Amino acid sequence: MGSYTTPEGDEARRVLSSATSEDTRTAGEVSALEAEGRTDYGPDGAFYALKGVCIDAHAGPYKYTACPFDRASQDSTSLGTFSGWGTKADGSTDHGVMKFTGGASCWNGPARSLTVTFECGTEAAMRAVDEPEKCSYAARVSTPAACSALLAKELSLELSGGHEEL
Ligand code: MAN
Repeated sequence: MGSYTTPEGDEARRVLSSATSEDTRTAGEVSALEAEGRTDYGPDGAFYALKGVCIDAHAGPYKYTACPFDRASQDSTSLGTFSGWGTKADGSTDHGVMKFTGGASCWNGPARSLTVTFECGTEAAMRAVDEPEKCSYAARVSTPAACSALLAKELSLELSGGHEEL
């Protein structure tokens, strides 16, 4: 039996194939939107202002960049991708601390990671950056997002608890 195709069959295959790739694309968009909906932008969504923003600073020979909710780097070396907020001693979310993990692995060591500590300030700026442990970086970032009343309340509740320091 010879193999042949009809114009109708070819057209049906084209339609099916384009519908399938459209499905794949839509599924991708849906999961991106679902992830977006699950993202915790902090009290009152205050940190949404930092989405799509990158903050950098030079320290020593390096330029450090932190893009909240996205990624962090040291020059072209990855310091990881956004992996969530910090956790307070009582297990609750710490909206003062943002984690980036799973960066480029350190020679003979762990994957690089960055912990950003936010502080209230009039503009988004990286105030300090350090490598307290090899390939584990820490940055202080000021932002008006950290000045929200709700966040202040969260932090002052923490203060009234006693031993926490700002
Ligand atoms: C690079 C940088 C440093 C790091 C070393 C580890 O030089 O990422 O920050 O300490 O690699 O080998």
